[in-house]
Amino acid sequence: MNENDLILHHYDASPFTQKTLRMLGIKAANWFSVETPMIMPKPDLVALTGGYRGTPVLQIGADVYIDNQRIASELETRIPKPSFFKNGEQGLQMAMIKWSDAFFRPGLHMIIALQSKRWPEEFAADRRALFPDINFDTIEKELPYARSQLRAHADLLNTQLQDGRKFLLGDKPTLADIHAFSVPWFTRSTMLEVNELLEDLEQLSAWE
Ligand SMILES: N[C@@H](CCC(=O)N[C@@H](CS)C(=O)NCC(=O)O)C(=O)O
Repeated sequence: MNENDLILHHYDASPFTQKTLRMLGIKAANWFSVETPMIMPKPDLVALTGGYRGTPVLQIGADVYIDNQRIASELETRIPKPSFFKNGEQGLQMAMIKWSDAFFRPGLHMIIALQSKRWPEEFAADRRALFPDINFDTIEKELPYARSQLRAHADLLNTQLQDGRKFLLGDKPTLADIHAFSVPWFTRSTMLEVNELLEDLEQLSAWE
């Protein structure tokens, strides 16, 4: 190994890890993989990051990059071509990170409402501690709202793709696609009912 090698600390079930995997794909980067546990304790990772427990984390030599936003800008600097950004639309694409967090939220609420009672005890306890703002015992009541929010966000993507374009901003994938796709990826792969919920959004599934 050398000091410029990319080392990704991650677990792949995470939709946020999936974003970085797609970034590495667009850049056709070579990288090394370190698989981390999905729940605490994570002594090696926490020692590396100085306390951050999440996934993904990108390490390059002695530098550690946390959060997809930071990882994207580092990859763009180190591997400029092909660029993540369509000319002149960098601000908008970075702003989409916050939108994708809003898209993620109803997916998270749905999976907790539909599945958390069947999760292994240790995993459920870890996630309860991670999301103190979500009441796991009453979230089921929010299910209709969460479904409608997930569908509404997905419909925005379908609308953007209405003219038959291959990617959200044209012929080539950009960071906008990466931030948008992780939620359909995660919700479809974990909850069968999402396929039904999004069934008529044809442009969306073609793009995915
Ligand atoms: N803003 C961060 C969010 C990362 C994130 O929340 N990852 C989740 C996995 S989906 C996580 O770290 N969960 C806790 C854990 O893995 O210990 C990013 O974009 O990288």
